[in-house]
Amino acid sequence: MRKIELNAGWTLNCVHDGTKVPAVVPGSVYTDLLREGIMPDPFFKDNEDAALALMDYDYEYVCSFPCDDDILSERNVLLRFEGLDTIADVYLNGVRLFSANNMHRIWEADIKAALRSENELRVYFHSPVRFIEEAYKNAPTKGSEDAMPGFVHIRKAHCMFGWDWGAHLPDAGIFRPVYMIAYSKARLESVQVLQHHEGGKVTLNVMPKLSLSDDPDGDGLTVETVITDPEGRSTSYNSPVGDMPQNIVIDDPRLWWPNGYGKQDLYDIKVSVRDSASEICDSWSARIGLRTLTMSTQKDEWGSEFAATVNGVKIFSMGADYIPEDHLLGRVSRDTTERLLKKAVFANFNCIRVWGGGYYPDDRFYDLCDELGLLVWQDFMFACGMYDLTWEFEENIKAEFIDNITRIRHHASLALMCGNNEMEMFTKYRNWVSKESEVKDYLVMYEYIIPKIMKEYAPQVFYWPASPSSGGSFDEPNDENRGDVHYWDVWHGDKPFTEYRKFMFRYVSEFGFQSFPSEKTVDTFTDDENDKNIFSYVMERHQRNGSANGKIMNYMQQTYLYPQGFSNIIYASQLLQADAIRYGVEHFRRNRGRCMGAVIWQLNDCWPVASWSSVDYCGRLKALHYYARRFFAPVMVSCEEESELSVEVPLNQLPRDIKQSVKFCVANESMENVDVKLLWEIRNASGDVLENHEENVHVPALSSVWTGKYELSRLDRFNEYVSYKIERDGEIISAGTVIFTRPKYFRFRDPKLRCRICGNRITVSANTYAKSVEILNENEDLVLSDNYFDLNADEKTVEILEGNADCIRLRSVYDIR
Ligand code: BMA
Repeated sequence: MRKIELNAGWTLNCVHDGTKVPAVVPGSVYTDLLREGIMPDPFFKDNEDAALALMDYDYEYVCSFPCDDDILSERNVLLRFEGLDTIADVYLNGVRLFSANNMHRIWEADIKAALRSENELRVYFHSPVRFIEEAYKNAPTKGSEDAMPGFVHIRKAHCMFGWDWGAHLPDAGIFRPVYMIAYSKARLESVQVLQHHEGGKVTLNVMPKLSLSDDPDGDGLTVETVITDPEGRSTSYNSPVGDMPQNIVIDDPRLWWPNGYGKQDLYDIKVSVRDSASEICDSWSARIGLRTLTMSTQKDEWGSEFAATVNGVKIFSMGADYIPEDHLLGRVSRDTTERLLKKAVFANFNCIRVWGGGYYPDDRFYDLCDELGLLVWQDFMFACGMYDLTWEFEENIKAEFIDNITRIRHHASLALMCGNNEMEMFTKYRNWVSKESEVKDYLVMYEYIIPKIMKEYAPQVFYWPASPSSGGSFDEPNDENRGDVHYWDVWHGDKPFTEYRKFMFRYVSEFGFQSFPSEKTVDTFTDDENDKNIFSYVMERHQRNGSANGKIMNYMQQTYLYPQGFSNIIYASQLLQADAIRYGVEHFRRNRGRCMGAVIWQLNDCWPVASWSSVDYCGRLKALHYYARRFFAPVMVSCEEESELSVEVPLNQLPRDIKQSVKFCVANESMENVDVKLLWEIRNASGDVLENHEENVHVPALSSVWTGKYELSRLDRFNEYVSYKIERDGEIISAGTVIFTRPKYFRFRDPKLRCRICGNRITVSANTYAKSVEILNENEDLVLSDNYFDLNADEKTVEILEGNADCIRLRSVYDIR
């Protein structure tokens, strides 16, 4: 088999005005138009509108390529597009090969008859905007109001039509590679590898799927599988094609573990088909990890759990939801994905959920997750919309499922595949349901068609019908006691952060809180000082969740003094977000066992916008990302305090004797028992120690251990606070502080923050208690070993991991005024 890339020499033709520009394939229309200066930066100010208008038009990609006699003489020649976005007609030498209507599919066509020695390939993309408008007129099927009406009618990333963090920028184009595939004997279409772990050995069942042309029985063909272990030692196994599956026993397997539980050992597997002369006809290569992996839904005293179980060990999933990385598809590369996923590991993630309103990521995404130990929760691409299950739609999505399941099923990191985002819940409550048949279609799609295909194509991958779900059949999808939940009362429901503590969820797959991106990121889409006001037209265009800049200010007034200046508002908004999520995660981890997952909405952004992300579009880390690094640390101490905030009444109704107490908890998400020393102090606002306590805590592996509760009724909540830390072998491994009133009422003193820079280290000192100390450089792009930490009139040294320490600026909660 020969595979020839057809990614060079493409031209993009703007059909409406005849403009022709060089096109990059794989890439996208927007990316080409931007590079060639035809479209201004669509993220700047409100340029989005003009960019959207460009998608009222059709675009055509054209390329010419020669074909030598060797290829022309092969019995089979195919054209393979790994990604066409979306409504496209494909022509070779004027002959229409096929029409595509699903960006999530791989498209192949037999070109044997149409192929010449000189060829012209044309891919004609129809306007996605006009397509959905037309479709919506014919069938007004509903979905999220944040997206353009009709978005459910096209198998294209939903969020390209707008979301509550996304712009209306439905890019288009050939976004994945194009190949010509030629063979005469056999083609290896796919390989399924199943694993059986027993008695300290792993048996692999290797099942190749072949297309044969010479001899339909495959007589004389053999399958050779070469397994290379993590040390680089290869072993090869040969069997006749008729004798499949190939069963390969691996003694002393090196198991694959998620980040934080062990190594990410991977084995290379190369499966080749050889003909009778021992020539290789075709081969398939992958990397696999030896592990068992499922989600446990075992019933228990509270309901039923939802826990990722790797090699028999139930782990607490810690991570965030991933959305497409860029509105401009052509800008996503191995590099951008690698940088982002390494940031996830920086924040101690062990998992990531690929949310269902985008598209199935490229192979490199899963390769990186395998290498980095990030368990992947993979949604099928359905989110917040109803779908009309016509015959045509059913055939289309079935092909999509098979393509994607086959493409990703062998990845070590693939923990589960999930039917859709939020549709079990919305269908049950008849949100967006316009006819009852949509309810039946829901069940057919997610509880019949997909599980049936999963059973055939990936029987070892766990399937979950929806997120959130309690297992399906509209049985209380968002039940606190079963399965996963999306919890949005904090933020969408305007509840205070303390609300998280009222629930004992089993696995929270979405909960979040918005903040503004860093000021340097705001600078990329604004150009005059009037824009830099959170209620300005431009800032509100870059806020897609209704009028949520006001919502941020509502939480702000509950928490901080009125922040003067744009920069302080950004800082305060990021602290609000970080603290909100910290409240949740610390509580969830304290209840390890009952709760087994905290997946934050959301990791990243696809353009510069106010959103729930912890890493902004430009890759700058928000305060939440550093908080996550601390609250997702394998061994983490947290404090459950009782304070004025626990009473939940307005200030003037507070009882005279407000209960004040602390109770500490050490969560150990590592595979070993740990012994730590807990040290905690009562201090005044100057940082002076008024009282100190010490306690040894033994924390068994994979558990959380509470200390006793200490009453602090005499603590002066406006002038005193509690600092705490745990030490292991004399080294501080986790620390924090807690105050007993709202930060706006606490009488912070000026900490007179200052720093020294020595090589790649920055030492920050404070004269008094300083909360959430921020270290920024000129370009606001530093990555430090820690940031937004508390100081107790002492100093802390952090390491510079990325960026230059020029023009360092420091501030703390004291400066929010
Ligand atoms: C969840 C997600 C997204 C949305 C987010 C924030 O429900 O599934 O649809 O962007 O909330 O509102």
